Amino acid sequence: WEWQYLDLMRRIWEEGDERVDRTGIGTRSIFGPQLRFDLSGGKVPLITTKRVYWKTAAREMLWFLTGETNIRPLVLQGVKIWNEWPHARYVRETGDAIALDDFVARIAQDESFAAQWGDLGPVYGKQWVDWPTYEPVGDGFYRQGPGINQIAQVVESLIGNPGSRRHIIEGWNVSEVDSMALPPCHKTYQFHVANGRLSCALYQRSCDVALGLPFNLWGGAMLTHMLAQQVGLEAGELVWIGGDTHLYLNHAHLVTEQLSRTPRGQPVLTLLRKPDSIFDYRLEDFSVSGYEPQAPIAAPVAV
Ligand code: THF
Repeated sequence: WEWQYLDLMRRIWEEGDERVDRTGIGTRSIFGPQLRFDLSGGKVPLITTKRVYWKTAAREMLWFLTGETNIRPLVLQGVKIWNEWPHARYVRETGDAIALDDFVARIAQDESFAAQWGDLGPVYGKQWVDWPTYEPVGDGFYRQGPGINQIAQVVESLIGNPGSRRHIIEGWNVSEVDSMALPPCHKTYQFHVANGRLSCALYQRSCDVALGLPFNLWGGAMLTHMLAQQVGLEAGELVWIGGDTHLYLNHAHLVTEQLSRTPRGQPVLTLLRKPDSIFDYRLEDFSVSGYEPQAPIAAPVAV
C-alpha cells in the first residue's frame, strides 16, 4: 500500500512543474492525483519509510474536534506543528524579532498573550463544529445565528440516513478564508456507506507531500475509524485526492533518502474504548500496533 505514496513522491520529483510558490521556497507540483487505502480491520496508512509522529497528528485531530483555533492547547502538549504561523504574524505586526522558541514559551506561560497572538483565525476547528450562520433581522441587517456543528450532523446523518450523498465536512468557508492564518488544505471530507462499511474521500487542495501528507493520511484514517466506531460500521477505504500536490525544493534530501527505503508492513489502529460521542476521544484511546518505522527524516516547514 505504501508504494502509492513513494510513487507519488517520485513522480512529482521527476515530472512536476517547477514554480516559485507563495512561500518563496519553490516547489515541483502535479495536479489531481488519487491514492486509495484499505482501512478494514483497523488498518491505517501510517507511513513506515520514515517515522511519522502519529501521536502528534492524533493530538492535532482531537484539537480540531474541540473547535479550538488557538495553538496554546497544542503548545501545552508539546505539539509544535502550528507554531510558525502565529510567530510569523507576531513578528510582522509588532516588528519584535523574537525567536520562535521564545515566542512559543510565552504562548505557554502567558494566557492573555496567547489569547492575543496564538489564534489562527477561524480555521478547521471553528468551521467543523461551529460554522457561523446569519439571520435576517430586517432592513438588510443580520445577526449571528447558532453555529452549525458539521461533525455532529455527519454522525446523525450516518446513523439516520446512511445512504445519503451529503455526509460532508467542509473547511472552506468562502467568506472567512481571508481571516484564516492559512486557508484549509484538507478542505473536504466526504463519507460514504456501502455494505456496512464507512469510507472517506478526502480532498486536499494543496498538499506538502513530504511533511503534510503523512499527517493528513493518518488524520483521515483516524477520523474514519472513530466515526465508524460511533455509528456501528466497519471502516472501508480512505480515498485521498490532491489538488496542487507538491514537493518543496528544500526537501531534496528527504526525497532522496525516503525513495531509497522499502516499506515495512501494515500498521493497525485499535480503539481501546468506545467514548460516548465523537467529541469524547482522548489520546489514550488510540493504540497502534505493527508500526516499525524507519528513522525520522527532518525537513523544514514552509510558512
Ligand atoms: N504548510 C506546509 N508548508 N506544510 C504542511 O505540511 C502544512 N500543514 C499544516 C499547515 N500548513 C502546512 C501544518 N501541519 C509538520 C507536520 C504537519 C504540519 C506542519 C509541520 C512537521 O514539521 N512535521 C515534522 C516534525 C513533526 C514534529 O515535530 O512532531 C515531521 O517530520 O513529520 C499540513 O496540514
